[in-house]
Amino acid sequence: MSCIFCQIVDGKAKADFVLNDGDVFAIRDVHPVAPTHILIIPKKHVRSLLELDGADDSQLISKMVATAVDVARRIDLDERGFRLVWNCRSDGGQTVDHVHLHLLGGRQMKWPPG
Ligand code: DGP
Repeated sequence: MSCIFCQIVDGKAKADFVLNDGDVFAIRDVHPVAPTHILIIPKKHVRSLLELDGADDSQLISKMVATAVDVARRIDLDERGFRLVWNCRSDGGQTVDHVHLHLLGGRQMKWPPG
């Protein structure tokens, strides 16, 4: 069976979509850790940041970041700010093996992260 994010983009699993735009989509995280917690995900299945090709996938990586910032603006996180997080493999806390960018907002973030 394909990964959960591939199932979502194929319409085989449900999600609360924020955006579905070309090669990238954004959904609300099912286990939010902040008042706003949105995942920006490429439609192409890539396991983690380490499997992205810096040259071939540079436009996709830029698109993910630009999409996150665009969504943040649209939902009024631009005045107070927000945090973008990429978890990579086990030490990075990655639990879904399909690369994604977390957009977190709506509360004061802590540093250092846990
Ligand atoms: P990470 O731990 O960085 O791999 O983040 C994976 C996130 O994906 C985690 O915050 C929970 C979220 N997630 C897992 N399964 C689902 C799902 O079926 N639907 C949605 N919307 N989010 C999911």
